[in-house]
Amino acid sequence: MSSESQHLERAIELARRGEGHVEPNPMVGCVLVRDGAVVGEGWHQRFGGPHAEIEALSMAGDAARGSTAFVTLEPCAHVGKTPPCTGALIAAGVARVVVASRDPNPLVDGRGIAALQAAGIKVDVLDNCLEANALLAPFAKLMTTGRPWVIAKWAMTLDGKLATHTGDSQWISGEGSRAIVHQLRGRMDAIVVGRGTAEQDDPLLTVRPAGARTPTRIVLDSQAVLALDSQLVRTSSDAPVLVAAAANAPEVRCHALREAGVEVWQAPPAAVSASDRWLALLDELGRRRMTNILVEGGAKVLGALLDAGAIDEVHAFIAPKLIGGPGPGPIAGMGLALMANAQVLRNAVISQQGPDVYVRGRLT
Ligand code: AOF
Ligand code: ZN
Repeated sequence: MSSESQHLERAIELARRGEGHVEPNPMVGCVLVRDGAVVGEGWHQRFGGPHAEIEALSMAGDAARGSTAFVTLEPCAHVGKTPPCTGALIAAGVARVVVASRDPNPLVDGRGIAALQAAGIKVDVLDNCLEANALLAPFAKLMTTGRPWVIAKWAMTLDGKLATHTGDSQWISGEGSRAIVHQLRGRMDAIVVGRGTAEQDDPLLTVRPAGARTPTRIVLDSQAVLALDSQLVRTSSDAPVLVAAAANAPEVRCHALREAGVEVWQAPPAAVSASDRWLALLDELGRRRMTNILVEGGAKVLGALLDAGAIDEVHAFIAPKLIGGPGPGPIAGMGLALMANAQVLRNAVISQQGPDVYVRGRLT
Protein backbone atom coordinates (compact mmCIF):
# COMPACT_ATOMS: atom_id res chain seq x y z
CA MET A 1 0.00 0.00 0.00
CA SER A 2 1.34 3.45 -0.85
CA SER A 3 2.08 5.80 2.03
CA GLU A 4 -0.67 8.11 0.73
CA SER A 5 -3.32 5.43 1.02
CA GLN A 6 -1.95 4.50 4.44
CA HIS A 7 -2.52 8.08 5.62
CA LEU A 8 -6.04 7.98 4.23
CA GLU A 9 -6.75 4.67 5.94
CA ARG A 10 -5.54 6.22 9.17
CA ALA A 11 -7.81 9.24 8.66
CA ILE A 12 -10.76 6.89 8.15
CA GLU A 13 -9.82 4.93 11.27
CA LEU A 14 -9.69 8.16 13.29
CA ALA A 15 -13.04 9.28 11.88
CA ARG A 16 -14.71 6.04 13.07
CA ARG A 17 -13.93 7.02 16.65
CA GLY A 18 -16.68 9.61 16.38
CA GLU A 19 -19.31 6.99 15.55
CA GLY A 20 -22.38 7.46 17.72
CA HIS A 21 -21.06 10.76 19.09
CA VAL A 22 -21.13 13.12 16.11
CA GLU A 23 -24.47 12.42 14.39
CA PRO A 24 -26.27 14.11 12.68
CA ASN A 25 -22.85 15.42 11.65
CA PRO A 26 -20.58 13.17 9.58
CA MET A 27 -17.66 11.23 11.00
CA VAL A 28 -14.48 12.94 9.80
CA GLY A 29 -10.79 12.22 10.31
CA CYS A 30 -7.68 14.21 9.36
CA VAL A 31 -3.97 13.38 9.19
CA LEU A 32 -1.30 16.04 8.54
CA VAL A 33 1.95 14.86 6.98
CA ARG A 34 5.12 16.86 6.43
CA ASP A 35 8.27 15.43 4.81
CA GLY A 36 6.82 11.95 5.17
CA ALA A 37 6.18 12.27 8.91
CA VAL A 38 2.79 12.54 10.59
CA VAL A 39 2.71 15.89 12.39
CA GLY A 40 -0.95 16.05 13.34
CA GLU A 41 -4.01 13.83 13.74
CA GLY A 42 -7.56 14.66 14.62
CA TRP A 43 -11.16 13.63 14.30
CA HIS A 44 -14.57 15.16 14.85
CA GLN A 45 -15.22 13.89 18.36
CA ARG A 46 -18.71 15.07 19.21
CA PHE A 47 -21.63 16.96 17.73
CA GLY A 48 -21.05 20.69 18.15
CA GLY A 49 -17.33 20.20 18.84
CA PRO A 50 -14.30 21.18 16.73
CA HIS A 51 -13.96 19.65 13.28
CA ALA A 52 -11.28 17.06 12.48
CA GLU A 53 -9.02 19.54 10.68
CA ILE A 54 -8.98 21.91 13.65
CA GLU A 55 -8.00 19.09 16.01
CA ALA A 56 -5.17 17.98 13.70
CA LEU A 57 -3.93 21.55 13.16
CA SER A 58 -3.83 22.21 16.87
CA MET A 59 -1.74 19.07 17.42
CA ALA A 60 0.66 20.04 14.60
CA GLY A 61 1.14 23.69 15.57
CA ASP A 62 3.83 25.30 13.39
CA ALA A 63 4.65 21.94 11.79
CA ALA A 64 1.45 22.26 9.74
CA ARG A 65 3.17 24.77 7.44
CA GLY A 66 3.93 23.10 4.08
CA SER A 67 2.18 19.87 5.09
CA THR A 68 -0.33 17.71 3.23
CA ALA A 69 -3.71 17.20 4.89
CA PHE A 70 -5.46 13.87 4.33
CA VAL A 71 -9.14 14.36 5.13
CA THR A 72 -12.01 11.90 4.80
CA LEU A 73 -14.41 14.73 3.89
CA GLU A 74 -14.13 17.97 1.94
CA PRO A 75 -13.26 20.70 4.47
CA CYS A 76 -16.16 23.00 5.21
CA ALA A 77 -16.20 26.55 3.90
CA HIS A 78 -19.22 27.77 5.84
CA VAL A 79 -19.68 29.19 9.30
CA GLY A 80 -21.65 26.54 11.21
CA LYS A 81 -21.34 25.96 14.92
CA THR A 82 -17.62 26.44 14.27
CA PRO A 83 -15.67 28.67 11.83
CA PRO A 84 -14.79 27.20 8.39
CA CYS A 85 -11.98 24.62 8.25
CA THR A 86 -10.82 25.97 4.89
CA GLY A 87 -9.83 29.23 6.59
CA ALA A 88 -7.89 27.38 9.28
CA LEU A 89 -6.04 25.20 6.73
CA ILE A 90 -5.12 28.27 4.65
CA ALA A 91 -4.00 30.27 7.69
CA ALA A 92 -1.82 27.37 8.88
CA GLY A 93 -0.01 27.26 5.54
CA VAL A 94 -1.06 23.74 4.53
CA ALA A 95 0.31 23.11 1.00
CA ARG A 96 -1.89 20.29 -0.27
CA VAL A 97 -5.18 18.67 0.71
CA VAL A 98 -6.23 15.14 -0.24
CA VAL A 99 -10.01 14.78 0.05
CA ALA A 100 -11.57 11.30 0.19
CA SER A 101 -15.16 12.43 -0.46
CA ARG A 102 -16.98 15.61 -1.33
CA ASP A 103 -19.35 16.98 1.31
CA PRO A 104 -22.96 16.39 0.16
CA ASN A 105 -24.14 19.13 2.54
CA PRO A 106 -25.57 21.81 0.18
CA LEU A 107 -23.83 24.43 2.35
CA VAL A 108 -20.47 22.95 1.33
CA ASP A 109 -20.78 20.77 -1.83
CA GLY A 110 -17.61 21.83 -3.66
CA ARG A 111 -17.24 25.24 -2.05
CA GLY A 112 -14.60 23.92 0.35
CA ILE A 113 -12.50 22.55 -2.50
CA ALA A 114 -12.90 25.80 -4.47
CA ALA A 115 -11.89 27.95 -1.48
CA LEU A 116 -8.71 25.94 -0.94
CA GLN A 117 -7.81 26.08 -4.64
CA ALA A 118 -8.44 29.82 -4.75
CA ALA A 119 -5.87 30.20 -1.95
CA GLY A 120 -3.27 28.33 -4.04
CA ILE A 121 -3.56 25.02 -2.20
CA LYS A 122 -3.28 21.90 -4.36
CA VAL A 123 -6.39 19.75 -3.88
CA ASP A 124 -6.73 16.10 -4.90
CA VAL A 125 -10.21 14.63 -4.67
CA LEU A 126 -10.42 10.85 -4.75
CA ASP A 127 -12.84 9.46 -7.27
CA ASN A 128 -14.43 6.58 -5.53
CA CYS A 129 -12.93 5.68 -2.18
CA LEU A 130 -15.21 2.83 -1.06
CA GLU A 131 -14.25 3.05 2.59
CA ALA A 132 -14.73 6.81 2.78
CA ASN A 133 -18.08 6.50 1.01
CA ALA A 134 -19.20 3.81 3.45
CA LEU A 135 -18.14 6.01 6.35
CA LEU A 136 -20.20 8.86 4.99
CA ALA A 137 -23.22 6.87 3.74
CA PRO A 138 -25.72 7.57 6.58
CA PHE A 139 -24.87 11.30 6.61
CA ALA A 140 -25.01 11.48 2.81
CA LYS A 141 -28.41 9.74 2.76
CA LEU A 142 -29.85 12.12 5.34
CA MET A 143 -28.45 15.13 3.47
CA THR A 144 -29.64 14.07 0.03
CA THR A 145 -32.96 12.29 0.77
CA GLY A 146 -34.00 13.69 4.16
CA ARG A 147 -34.32 10.13 5.48
CA PRO A 148 -32.19 8.20 7.99
CA TRP A 149 -30.02 5.21 7.17
CA VAL A 150 -32.06 2.06 7.81
CA ILE A 151 -30.39 -1.03 9.28
CA ALA A 152 -32.37 -4.28 9.43
CA LYS A 153 -31.36 -6.74 12.11
CA TRP A 154 -32.56 -10.23 12.91
CA ALA A 155 -31.45 -13.46 14.55
CA MET A 156 -32.75 -16.70 13.09
CA THR A 157 -32.26 -20.42 13.40
CA LEU A 158 -30.44 -22.38 10.73
CA ASP A 159 -33.89 -23.35 9.37
CA GLY A 160 -34.71 -19.69 8.89
CA LYS A 161 -37.07 -19.03 11.81
CA LEU A 162 -37.45 -16.17 14.27
CA ALA A 163 -39.44 -18.14 16.84
CA THR A 164 -41.01 -21.52 17.58
CA HIS A 165 -44.67 -22.19 16.76
CA THR A 166 -45.56 -21.03 20.30
CA GLY A 167 -43.77 -17.73 19.72
CA ASP A 168 -40.80 -18.53 21.96
CA SER A 169 -37.63 -16.81 20.76
CA GLN A 170 -35.39 -16.58 23.81
CA TRP A 171 -32.73 -17.10 22.83
CA ILE A 172 -31.91 -17.87 19.24
CA SER A 173 -28.46 -16.27 19.04
CA GLY A 174 -25.71 -16.57 21.62
CA GLU A 175 -24.53 -14.06 24.21
CA GLY A 176 -21.77 -12.63 21.99
CA SER A 177 -24.22 -11.93 19.17
CA ARG A 178 -26.62 -10.25 21.56
CA ALA A 179 -23.80 -8.06 22.89
CA ILE A 180 -23.10 -6.92 19.32
CA VAL A 181 -26.76 -5.93 18.97
CA HIS A 182 -26.49 -3.77 22.08
CA GLN A 183 -23.36 -2.10 20.66
CA LEU A 184 -25.29 -1.40 17.47
CA ARG A 185 -28.25 -0.04 19.42
CA GLY A 186 -25.95 2.29 21.34
CA ARG A 187 -25.13 4.32 18.24
CA MET A 188 -28.69 4.46 16.85
CA ASP A 189 -31.20 7.30 16.93
CA ALA A 190 -34.13 4.89 17.01
CA ILE A 191 -34.95 1.21 17.36
CA VAL A 192 -38.09 0.08 15.57
CA VAL A 193 -40.30 -2.97 16.07
CA GLY A 194 -43.79 -3.92 14.97
CA ARG A 195 -46.84 -4.24 17.18
CA GLY A 196 -46.65 -8.06 16.95
CA THR A 197 -43.10 -8.15 18.31
CA ALA A 198 -43.99 -5.67 21.04
CA GLU A 199 -46.91 -7.91 22.10
CA GLN A 200 -45.15 -11.23 21.75
CA ASP A 201 -41.80 -10.37 23.38
CA ASP A 202 -42.75 -7.41 25.60
CA PRO A 203 -39.22 -6.07 24.93
CA LEU A 204 -37.44 -3.16 26.62
CA LEU A 205 -35.37 -2.19 23.56
CA THR A 206 -32.95 -0.28 25.74
CA VAL A 207 -29.17 -0.29 25.37
CA ARG A 208 -27.37 -2.40 27.93
CA PRO A 209 -24.74 -1.31 28.88
CA ALA A 210 -25.55 2.26 27.80
CA GLY A 211 -23.90 3.49 24.60
CA ALA A 212 -23.15 6.87 23.08
CA ARG A 213 -26.82 7.53 22.24
CA THR A 214 -30.18 6.79 23.79
CA PRO A 215 -32.33 5.63 20.89
CA THR A 216 -36.03 6.42 20.74
CA ARG A 217 -38.00 3.18 20.91
CA ILE A 218 -40.54 3.12 18.11
CA VAL A 219 -43.46 0.72 17.72
CA LEU A 220 -45.25 0.50 14.36
CA ASP A 221 -48.77 0.17 15.67
CA SER A 222 -51.36 1.41 13.18
CA GLN A 223 -54.29 1.22 15.63
CA ALA A 224 -52.29 2.33 18.71
CA VAL A 225 -53.11 -0.82 20.67
CA LEU A 226 -49.76 -1.05 22.52
CA ALA A 227 -50.62 -2.21 26.08
CA LEU A 228 -50.32 0.45 28.77
CA ASP A 229 -48.73 -2.10 31.09
CA SER A 230 -46.09 -3.16 28.53
CA GLN A 231 -42.44 -2.75 29.54
CA LEU A 232 -42.06 -0.11 26.81
CA VAL A 233 -44.83 2.11 28.13
CA ARG A 234 -43.85 1.57 31.75
CA THR A 235 -40.28 2.71 31.05
CA SER A 236 -41.19 5.68 28.84
CA SER A 237 -39.51 8.09 31.23
CA ASP A 238 -36.17 6.21 30.96
CA ALA A 239 -35.92 6.41 27.15
CA PRO A 240 -38.44 7.93 24.73
CA VAL A 241 -41.17 5.74 23.25
CA LEU A 242 -42.93 6.69 20.03
CA VAL A 243 -45.96 4.88 18.67
CA ALA A 244 -46.23 5.28 14.90
CA ALA A 245 -49.94 4.95 14.18
CA ALA A 246 -52.18 5.36 11.15
CA ALA A 247 -54.27 8.49 10.64
CA ASN A 248 -57.39 6.54 11.61
CA ALA A 249 -56.08 5.20 14.95
CA PRO A 250 -58.77 5.50 17.65
CA GLU A 251 -58.39 8.82 19.47
CA VAL A 252 -59.07 7.24 22.87
CA ARG A 253 -56.09 4.89 22.42
CA CYS A 254 -53.80 7.69 21.25
CA HIS A 255 -54.90 9.79 24.22
CA ALA A 256 -54.30 6.97 26.74
CA LEU A 257 -50.80 6.36 25.39
CA ARG A 258 -49.97 10.06 25.48
CA GLU A 259 -51.18 10.25 29.07
CA ALA A 260 -48.78 7.39 29.86
CA GLY A 261 -45.82 9.39 28.52
CA VAL A 262 -45.66 7.94 25.01
CA GLU A 263 -45.45 10.14 21.93
CA VAL A 264 -48.04 9.14 19.34
CA TRP A 265 -47.19 10.10 15.76
CA GLN A 266 -49.84 9.56 13.10
CA ALA A 267 -49.04 9.03 9.44
CA PRO A 268 -50.80 11.31 6.95
CA PRO A 269 -54.20 9.95 5.73
CA ALA A 270 -52.76 9.43 2.23
CA ALA A 271 -50.31 6.81 3.60
CA VAL A 272 -52.60 3.79 3.17
CA SER A 273 -50.30 0.78 2.91
CA ALA A 274 -47.73 -0.34 5.46
CA SER A 275 -44.96 0.59 3.01
CA ASP A 276 -46.48 4.10 2.54
CA ARG A 277 -46.57 4.56 6.30
CA TRP A 278 -42.96 3.41 6.55
CA LEU A 279 -41.81 6.02 4.06
CA ALA A 280 -43.82 8.75 5.82
CA LEU A 281 -42.25 7.74 9.11
CA LEU A 282 -38.74 7.84 7.59
CA ASP A 283 -39.47 11.38 6.37
CA GLU A 284 -40.57 12.35 9.87
CA LEU A 285 -37.47 10.81 11.50
CA GLY A 286 -35.30 12.60 8.94
CA ARG A 287 -36.96 15.90 9.87
CA ARG A 288 -35.85 15.15 13.42
CA ARG A 289 -32.29 14.72 12.07
CA MET A 290 -32.15 11.06 12.99
CA THR A 291 -29.19 9.59 11.08
CA ASN A 292 -29.32 5.84 11.83
CA ILE A 293 -32.23 3.62 12.80
CA LEU A 294 -32.24 -0.09 13.62
CA VAL A 295 -35.26 -2.16 12.65
CA GLU A 296 -35.49 -5.30 14.75
CA GLY A 297 -38.56 -6.93 13.19
CA GLY A 298 -40.81 -8.77 13.03
CA ALA A 299 -41.42 -10.28 9.63
CA LYS A 300 -44.24 -7.95 8.56
CA VAL A 301 -42.34 -4.81 9.49
CA LEU A 302 -39.19 -5.94 7.66
CA GLY A 303 -41.31 -7.16 4.72
CA ALA A 304 -43.01 -3.80 4.27
CA LEU A 305 -39.60 -2.17 4.47
CA LEU A 306 -38.02 -4.47 1.88
CA ASP A 307 -41.05 -4.02 -0.41
CA ALA A 308 -40.53 -0.26 -0.11
CA GLY A 309 -36.87 -0.71 -1.12
CA ALA A 310 -35.92 1.05 2.09
CA ILE A 311 -33.37 -1.27 3.75
CA ASP A 312 -29.86 0.18 3.52
CA GLU A 313 -27.88 -2.29 5.60
CA VAL A 314 -28.39 -5.75 7.08
CA HIS A 315 -27.05 -7.42 10.22
CA ALA A 316 -28.18 -11.05 10.48
CA PHE A 317 -27.23 -13.69 13.02
CA ILE A 318 -27.72 -17.33 12.10
CA ALA A 319 -27.70 -19.78 14.98
CA PRO A 320 -26.82 -23.46 14.37
CA LYS A 321 -30.20 -24.60 15.74
CA LEU A 322 -33.26 -26.24 14.17
CA ILE A 323 -36.84 -25.80 15.41
CA GLY A 324 -39.09 -26.63 12.44
CA GLY A 325 -42.81 -25.92 12.38
CA PRO A 326 -44.73 -22.95 11.07
CA GLY A 327 -42.81 -20.22 12.99
CA PRO A 328 -42.11 -17.03 11.00
CA GLY A 329 -39.04 -16.25 8.92
CA PRO A 330 -37.31 -12.86 9.16
CA ILE A 331 -38.91 -11.09 6.18
CA ALA A 332 -42.48 -11.37 4.90
CA GLY A 333 -44.24 -8.71 2.79
CA MET A 334 -45.04 -9.16 -0.89
CA GLY A 335 -41.55 -10.33 -1.75
CA LEU A 336 -40.06 -10.76 -5.19
CA ALA A 337 -41.13 -13.01 -8.05
CA LEU A 338 -37.73 -13.76 -9.50
CA MET A 339 -34.44 -14.80 -7.97
CA ALA A 340 -32.72 -12.61 -10.56
CA ASN A 341 -34.23 -9.56 -8.80
CA ALA A 342 -33.02 -10.57 -5.32
CA GLN A 343 -31.44 -7.77 -3.31
CA VAL A 344 -27.81 -8.71 -2.87
CA LEU A 345 -25.62 -7.58 0.02
CA ARG A 346 -22.68 -5.53 -1.22
CA ASN A 347 -19.32 -6.12 0.40
CA ALA A 348 -20.86 -8.65 2.76
CA VAL A 349 -18.72 -9.43 5.79
CA ILE A 350 -19.30 -12.93 7.13
CA SER A 351 -17.79 -13.87 10.45
CA GLN A 352 -18.31 -16.29 13.28
CA GLN A 353 -19.63 -14.94 16.56
CA GLY A 354 -19.41 -17.68 19.20
CA PRO A 355 -21.62 -20.44 17.80
CA ASP A 356 -23.42 -18.10 15.36
CA VAL A 357 -22.68 -16.92 11.84
CA TYR A 358 -22.83 -13.12 11.59
CA VAL A 359 -23.57 -11.67 8.14
CA ARG A 360 -23.55 -7.94 7.55
CA GLY A 361 -23.49 -5.79 4.48
CA ARG A 362 -25.12 -2.95 2.60
CA LEU A 363 -27.97 -3.06 0.14
CA THR A 364 -27.51 0.52 -1.07
C1 AOF B 1 -15.37 19.49 8.20
N1 AOF B 1 -14.74 18.78 9.15
O1 AOF B 1 -14.76 17.42 10.92
C2 AOF B 1 -16.82 17.95 9.94
C3 AOF B 1 -17.47 18.66 8.88
O2 AOF B 1 -22.37 22.75 12.69
P1 AOF B 1 -20.93 22.51 12.39
O3 AOF B 1 -20.11 23.77 12.39
O4 AOF B 1 -20.32 21.41 13.24
O5 AOF B 1 -20.87 22.02 10.86
C4 AOF B 1 -21.48 20.80 10.52
C5 AOF B 1 -21.32 20.57 9.03
O6 AOF B 1 -19.94 20.65 8.65
C6 AOF B 1 -21.79 19.19 8.61
O7 AOF B 1 -23.14 19.18 8.20
C7 AOF B 1 -20.85 18.85 7.45
O8 AOF B 1 -21.28 19.46 6.24
C8 AOF B 1 -19.56 19.51 7.89
N2 AOF B 1 -18.80 18.60 8.75
N3 AOF B 1 -16.70 19.39 8.02
O9 AOF B 1 -14.74 20.27 7.48
C9 AOF B 1 -15.39 18.02 10.03
N4 AOF B 1 -17.52 17.23 10.85
ZN1 ZN C 1 -15.09 22.04 9.11
